[in-house]
Amino acid sequence: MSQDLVLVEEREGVGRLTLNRPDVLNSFNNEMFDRFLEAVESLGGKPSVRALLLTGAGRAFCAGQDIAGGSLGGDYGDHLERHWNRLATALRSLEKPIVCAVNGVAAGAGANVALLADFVIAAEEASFLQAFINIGLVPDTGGTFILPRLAGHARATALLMLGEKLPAKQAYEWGLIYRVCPLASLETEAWALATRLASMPTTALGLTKRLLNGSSTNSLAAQLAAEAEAQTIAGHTADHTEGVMAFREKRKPRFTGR
Ligand code: T3D
Repeated sequence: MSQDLVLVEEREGVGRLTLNRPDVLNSFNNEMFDRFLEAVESLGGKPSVRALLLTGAGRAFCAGQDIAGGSLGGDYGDHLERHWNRLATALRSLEKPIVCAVNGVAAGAGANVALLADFVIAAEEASFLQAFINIGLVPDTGGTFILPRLAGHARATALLMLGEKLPAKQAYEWGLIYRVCPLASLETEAWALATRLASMPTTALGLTKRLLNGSSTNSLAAQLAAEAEAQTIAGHTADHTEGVMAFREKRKPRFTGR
């Protein structure tokens, strides 16, 4: 029987996905793509799941594409469209918050999958490596989109062209990630954040993510219009009513995600 390549768990409103090929640093083969995308689609579609938590088994988060087996120099563009691009789009377009707990090295497409999450918490021992250039490839899985936006052009260029490991602490100092903490407390910190997000107004969080995604390319006028449209939707949610009632009654709100 084949190994469970992606461990899936649902608890306290959080859908947890653990990449599980630790012997090859959780690099992706085709079967793992299928399992991962199925899990994101399934958890993403469940109203009971209000946040996702993504992490890796063993000492690494993810080393990107499995480059140990398979043939060299095929139609990588086609492979990207069918796998990494789908994965990046699925994570970025999911209108639920995603926390990524980076437990060790995140390399190649694995680094960019982590950086596409809404909140990245990394262990101090972790690192981010744009490994593509080290094997004569260009960055993919959104690296040339997300890195200049997070790190600025000069630092993005250095990361993408030099192919050197960026330690988690420096990634935090450069504004690439939300937090850094000792490996021993990563699980607790990431879980606390994911469950906190899962108890918040889910629709408003999802719409906030939609607006942030759009802000990278929209004009101010388009962004103002998108905010107005999203606010109309948020204004019709039960969580909005609950938030205002709780404020008026001077109590803590109980958001249900509706
Ligand atoms: O196909 C397409 O469409 C193109 C798309 C490409 C997307 C990409 O992601 S390209 C980039 C692919 N990833 C890499 O190039 C990273 C390769 N790995 C590394 O550079 C290093 O392993 C790390 C810096 C990540 C970690 O180094 P270290 O010293 O901590 O570990 P290690 O000894 O190199 O690796 C441990 C094992 O994992 C080792 O196997 P072994 O010797 O114990 O049997 C190693 O071969 C294996 N491993 C690591 N990365 C990969 C891998 N096996 C397959 N694919 C990997 N990407």
